[in-house]
Amino acid sequence: MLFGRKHKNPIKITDKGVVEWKYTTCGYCSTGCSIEVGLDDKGEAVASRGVGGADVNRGKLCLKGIFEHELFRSAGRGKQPLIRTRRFDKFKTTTWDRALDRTAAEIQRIQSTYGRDAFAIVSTGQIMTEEFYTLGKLTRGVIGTNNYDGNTTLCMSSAVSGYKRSFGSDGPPGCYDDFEHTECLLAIGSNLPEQHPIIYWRLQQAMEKRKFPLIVIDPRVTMLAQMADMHLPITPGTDVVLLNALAHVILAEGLEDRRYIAAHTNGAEEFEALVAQYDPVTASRICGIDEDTIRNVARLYARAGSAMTIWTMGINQSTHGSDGVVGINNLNLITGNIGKPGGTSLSITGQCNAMGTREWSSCSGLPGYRTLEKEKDRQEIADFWGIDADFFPEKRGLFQTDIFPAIETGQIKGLWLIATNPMTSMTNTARIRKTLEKLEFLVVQDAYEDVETNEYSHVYFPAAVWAEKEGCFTNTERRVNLISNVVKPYEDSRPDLWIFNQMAKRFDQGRKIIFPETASAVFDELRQLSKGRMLDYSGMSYDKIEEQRGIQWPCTEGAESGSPRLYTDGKFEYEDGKAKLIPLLFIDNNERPDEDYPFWLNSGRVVEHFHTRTRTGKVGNLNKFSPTPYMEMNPDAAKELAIDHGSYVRLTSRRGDAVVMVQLTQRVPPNMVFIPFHFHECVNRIALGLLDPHSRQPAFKQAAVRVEPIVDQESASVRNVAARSF
Ligand SMILES: Nc1nc2c(c(=O)[nH]1)N[C@H]1C(S)=C(S)[C@@H](COP(=O)(O)OP(=O)(O)OC[C@H]3O[C@@H](n4cnc5c(=O)[nH]c(N)nc54)[C@H](O)[C@@H]3O)O[C@H]1N2
Ligand SMILES: Nc1nc2c(c(=O)[nH]1)N[C@H]1C(S)=C(S)[C@@H](COP(=O)(O)OP(=O)(O)OC[C@H]3O[C@@H](n4cnc5c(=O)[nH]c(N)nc54)[C@H](O)[C@@H]3O)O[C@H]1N2
Ligand code: SF4
Ligand SMILES: [Mo]
Repeated sequence: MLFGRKHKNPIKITDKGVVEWKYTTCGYCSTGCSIEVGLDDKGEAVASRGVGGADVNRGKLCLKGIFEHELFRSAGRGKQPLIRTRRFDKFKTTTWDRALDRTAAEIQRIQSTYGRDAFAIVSTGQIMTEEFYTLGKLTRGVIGTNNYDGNTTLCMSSAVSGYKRSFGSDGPPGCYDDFEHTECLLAIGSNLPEQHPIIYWRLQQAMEKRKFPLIVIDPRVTMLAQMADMHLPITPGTDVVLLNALAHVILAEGLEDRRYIAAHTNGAEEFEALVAQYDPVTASRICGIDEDTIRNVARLYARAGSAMTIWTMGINQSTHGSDGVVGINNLNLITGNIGKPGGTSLSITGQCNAMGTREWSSCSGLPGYRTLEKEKDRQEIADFWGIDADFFPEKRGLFQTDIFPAIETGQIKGLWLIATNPMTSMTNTARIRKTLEKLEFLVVQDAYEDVETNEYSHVYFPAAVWAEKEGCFTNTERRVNLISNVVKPYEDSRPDLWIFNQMAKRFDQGRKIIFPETASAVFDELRQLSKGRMLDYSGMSYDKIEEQRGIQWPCTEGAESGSPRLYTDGKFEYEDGKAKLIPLLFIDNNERPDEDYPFWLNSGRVVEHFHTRTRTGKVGNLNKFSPTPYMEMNPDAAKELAIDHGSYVRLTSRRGDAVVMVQLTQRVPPNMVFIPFHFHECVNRIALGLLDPHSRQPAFKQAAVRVEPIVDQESASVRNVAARSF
């Protein structure tokens, strides 16, 4: 037998036969990478690559982006509208006209029988900005229900609420370029290498050029924590206490920026009085971080020429989510770190267009960061759309997390779900199932007909996905980027924009209002409505966006390009131009581990999968890397319970139980388990999701569970396979 190869076979990269590359923007996470999709001579999408000249990703893509062209023809895509008279009957295929007529008739029936708000609409962070705006026009201007919200309540609403409370408006003030300038970076509850791999790559590039401390606050030793100079394994749900204690040390040691506080903030006195109670010794007993570390971090942060904080779901998904965001803003205001290069409060957003919905969908108000509560805003939009301002409610309706309970109580009878899958993404699966079963009418509009929630619908609208359409997304750093239409919609699926426009035609008022047919005509409305406002789009056009590979708002008319930062002049959006320092009293209201349920249940994501896997679950390579639901458990804790690596266990909470495979790892402390939420009938069967009082966002990451080994491993594994099949 000969070792080595006589005739070497060099690795060949197969020629995919690309004849044309088309520009677009990634449709998964909020990083906002520019992608080119390669088409072969039959016009089929056969490859994806990063765009070299794009400032965000500079030619790079993460593994989700690399395989994104496989989406278009993946399993489970909706081909035709589906309809059935009774839930759980077999679906019949139907025409678009019939599906739309039936839905419009049901909306009208429910509204005339039970009142306008008895029909609810819940959308997403994953359609184009032009689609969001059109849906808002349809919902607020035509259908007229006030129970209209999006899955961003599961995701960004704490950040929105916190920004509004501190600065008088939503809008992340920083950008990725801040990594190039900062002298200290605090990352709270954010795992960039897995969840925003290309933002992480930008950070890494900055850290290679110039050394600055990276401090990670996360109860798990995440991949980001492994790269950090300091890791603070905080007790879940207690970030506000730590943030108060950091402010305490800064003020006690005179490290604050007095000039900035005096010139640009209100409320310093009450704030100082409150944080005086949060000395590091007292705080350490609650948040689990020792007093010396608290002092060191406070000093590092305050003494740095510029310091910034980034955060994601570890902060937002908490009963103190909004307060956590305010706490971060407080820290940056007292150290003068807002609006300066490397000094900022940057919420890392989640979905590809989490920002677009905040700006334009009218979910929480009216387009262009206008609110229902302001008469002037209502009048402006009513005039622009050509309707009577009295048609608008004078305050926002229910959040998504309050819409579901209102279905339970019978206040809401019909629901339209657009690009969201609550059967898997909301907590207490059993309760969500019962809730959906109570609806008189449910219509699901999704790119995939096998999405779990569709089991409970009466009508299904097959939507076109991502680059089967044209429009814009706004990323984490307020960069508006273009998705150009690369391939035709799959089978008889249709762009969401088309579906909304067709629906409008079925209502009297909808026939009076203009609903432009093309995305670019809708974009023109955004430019007009944003002129002179904080989120000014008036200097943008599709051509200019593509040319510059994305433009950051504000971009005023005639401006060469956009603006990397907000509040550079220290002028905030409150009437008097000052930001607010807000005292944050911490009241511990989480379900905590006890004798019966001794483990913290934490949940989140893995790099390979996106959310409920409707998309990534169909992409061969992604599934190969991450095929099964699993739970991270500390080896010491497992040993005490005689639980082996790779075995199945039963998890029980006060809500229910779930069976899952164990992965032993030191990433979690002995009193915690962590489960990615991507898999149906898994962590959200047992998670709790108490709501934040300001943002109504669920605390997905804090609950208590019991873990038990399962004797019959074989049947457990069968159950598990069933749980992950579509
Ligand atoms: N691969 C991939 N990327 C994604 C997504 C995806 O599904 N897959 N989804 C996108 C979306 S919509 C979002 S919102 C983002 C989410 O991005 P991330 O928020 O970075 O991701 P998560 O894993 O949900 O949570 C982050 C961390 O919060 C920590 N955490 C839990 N409790 C606490 C706490 O009390 N305090 C602190 N400080 N930390 C805590 C968890 O241990 C976890 O490591 O990712 C986006 N990117
Ligand atoms: N336990 C736990 N639960 C969580 C979280 C957690 O960390 N832990 N995270 C929460 C967070 S941050 C989020 S953002 C939510 C996400 O929760 P969901 O929004 O429910 O999850 P997705 O799987 O992203 O659902 C989006 C749907 O839109 C469809 N879709 C994609 N593109 C289009 C399109 O262009 N048009 C239409 N019509 N449909 C389209 C997809 O097929 C998919 O079914 O989950 C939340 N749930
Ligand atoms: S980092 Fe986010 S935007 Fe960039 S390729 Fe990956 S999933 Fe897409
Ligand atoms: Mo999210």
